[in-house]
Amino acid sequence: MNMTLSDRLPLRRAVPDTRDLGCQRRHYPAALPAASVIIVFHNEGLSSLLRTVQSVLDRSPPHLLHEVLLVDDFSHFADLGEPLESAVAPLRRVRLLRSGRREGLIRAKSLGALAAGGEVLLFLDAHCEVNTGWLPPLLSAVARDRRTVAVPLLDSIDSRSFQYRPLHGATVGPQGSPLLPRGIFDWALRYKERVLTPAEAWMCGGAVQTVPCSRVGHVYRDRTPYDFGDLPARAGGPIISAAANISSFWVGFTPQNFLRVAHVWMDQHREHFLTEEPLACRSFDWYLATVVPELTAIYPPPPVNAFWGQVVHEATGLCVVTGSPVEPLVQTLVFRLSLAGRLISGETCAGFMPSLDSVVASICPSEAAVMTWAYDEVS
Ligand SMILES: [Mn+2]
Repeated sequence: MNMTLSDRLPLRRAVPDTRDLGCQRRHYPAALPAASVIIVFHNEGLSSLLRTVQSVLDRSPPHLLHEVLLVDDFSHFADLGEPLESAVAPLRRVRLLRSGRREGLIRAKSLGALAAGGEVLLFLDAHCEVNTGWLPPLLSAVARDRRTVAVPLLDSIDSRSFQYRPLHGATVGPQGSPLLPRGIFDWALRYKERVLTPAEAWMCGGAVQTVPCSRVGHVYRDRTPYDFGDLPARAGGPIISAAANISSFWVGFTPQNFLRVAHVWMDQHREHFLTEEPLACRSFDWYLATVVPELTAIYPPPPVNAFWGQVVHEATGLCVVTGSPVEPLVQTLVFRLSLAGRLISGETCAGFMPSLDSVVASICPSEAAVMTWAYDEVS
């Protein structure tokens, strides 16, 4: 993010009203539940963080904004210490919490959720500018049905020029949206005293709705700009690593996080998370078949694995990797061998290409390469 430019821009700046005309004319109920806007940050740029806060204060009806809750996840940037405290001290409705150690995004969000006093929880990234009229459409979607997770449309703020650009092709009126925009607003609902993930919300009778009349500008960064402190040591393993089977966008997210999503969203482990009154939830299979049928059509379930792990060259002891040698983070060491004998990494198969006399990575299946592999359990 271009912080030099961000520091020069005013904290309070106009952004184009990107809403559809129909949205601008729409009226929302005056009485809606008030929101706690929870903003988690770690070593965030001070000016972009304060601009986020300022936009929320300026563009939210005061009676619908219970508070803005800043949760500092153990930042060590000097200006996030006393300078931040001085900056928010005069702001009514803004509270600053600090975690006593590096918690990671989800635990820090949970800290904010526990401390929040508003009726609706709204999670916002620390590098956003909310647009005109952003809040009432979200709150009225939740007020209509408390089981709804409401999500705004995200405009983009250029990370270099800080130009605010509208998202194109948006339509008016809330519509069902099973998939959330990446990296932002990933859960925002108090539901039977529990906070649910989006898939759980659907499985438990709720719905995730994109609300196009609510627009929020977000700075999309192309990489994770911070480290994770002593979290890797406490977690007993690396926090940034390239897991198998994931696109390069997800690099920087941890396999542990994917595992947790799998365990929480998918069926057999859910009972560990249902400590309160049990919800009448449907299965993850129901979610896949009913809510996101197109997902399984586009991404059919992967073939069943016979084995998975690293592939080691016997003579040299070196591991086979996929990916780019200049971008070690997008390499992966983990392969899986399917029951059908395909050696797969992500969406790519390893195949022997007779014409090149070598093993190549290829879209599977491929006519040009021999793709059947066997694992000899004895040798
Ligand atoms: Mn973000």
